[in-house]
Amino acid sequence: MDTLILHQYAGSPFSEKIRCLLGFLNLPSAQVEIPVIMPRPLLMPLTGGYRRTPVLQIGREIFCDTALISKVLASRSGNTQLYPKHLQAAVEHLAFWADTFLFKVVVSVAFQPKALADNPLFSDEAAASAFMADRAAFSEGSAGLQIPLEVALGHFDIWMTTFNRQLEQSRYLFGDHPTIADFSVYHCLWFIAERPALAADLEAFPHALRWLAAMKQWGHGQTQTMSGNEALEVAAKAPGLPPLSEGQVSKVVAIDYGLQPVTGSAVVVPHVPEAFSLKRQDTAVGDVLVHFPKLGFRLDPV
Ligand SMILES: N[C@@H](CCC(=O)N[C@@H](CS)C(=O)NCC(=O)O)C(=O)O
Repeated sequence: MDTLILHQYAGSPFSEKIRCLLGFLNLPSAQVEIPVIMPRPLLMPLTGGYRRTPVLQIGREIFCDTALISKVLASRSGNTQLYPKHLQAAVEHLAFWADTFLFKVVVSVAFQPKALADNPLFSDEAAASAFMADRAAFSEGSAGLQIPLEVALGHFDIWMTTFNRQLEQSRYLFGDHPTIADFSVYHCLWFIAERPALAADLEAFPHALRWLAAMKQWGHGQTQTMSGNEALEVAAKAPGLPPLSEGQVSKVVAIDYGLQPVTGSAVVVPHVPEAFSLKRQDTAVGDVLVHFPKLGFRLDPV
């Protein structure tokens, strides 16, 4: 079976969501450590400009956004408990809320002044200003991830209180087995728990902490390190794409932040029926398919 190649970086919460999911599903993967800031010259030939982290590569196909990546992994492993049919709306919408609103709140909480000193991204002034400039460019044209700290702290406290109460009654958020909602909430709390200056603030929520530890124990599955060049080579050497009827040249872009578009021919791909899929060519690797979830993205003819 084709290798799962995760393009990610260690400090990225959304990458941690997928690393943890790989561990839970016991799926082996190769992991490419991408730079935390642009440029990413060994990744852009594959994504065609999409720059959010992480992306999953399988041969010459790229899956963007962890909502889609999670479904691809669940289907590859045959797991049916991550997306329980009788709880579909509750589970998937809680996951979407955590990946959007809760994530914005934790970004504000994680980057509060008292937590900056131990953040490796801010180890020196040059690194800090390069990071800030990169994320300003990333957020151009959108409201970005800005939530005032005082608002974020108030919301975080209320949500932690409700998670803590629910997790006092229940092993995972929806019962005895983790669903995709657990992974979406997990990576947000992981981002806070990782900051030594903030870890003590979580002590008021012991049931949530017990759950966080249970999620962490899934590990990351069997992983091998792969370089960006090796990943490009995997794409270039992968079998060609099956014949696909090509539609209009179109552009896909996120609806919230990270508005760097990807352009290609819109195609319907039978094995990823719920996605916006674009076929594009790259001089280094040839034909590439780039897939996005429909929720959270828009597709417009160019
Ligand atoms: N909805 C996206 C969000 C991904 C996201 O915001 N990732 C952050 C890192 S955790 C990012 O892209 N930051 C900018 C960057 O890495 O260039 C997903 O689920 O994949």
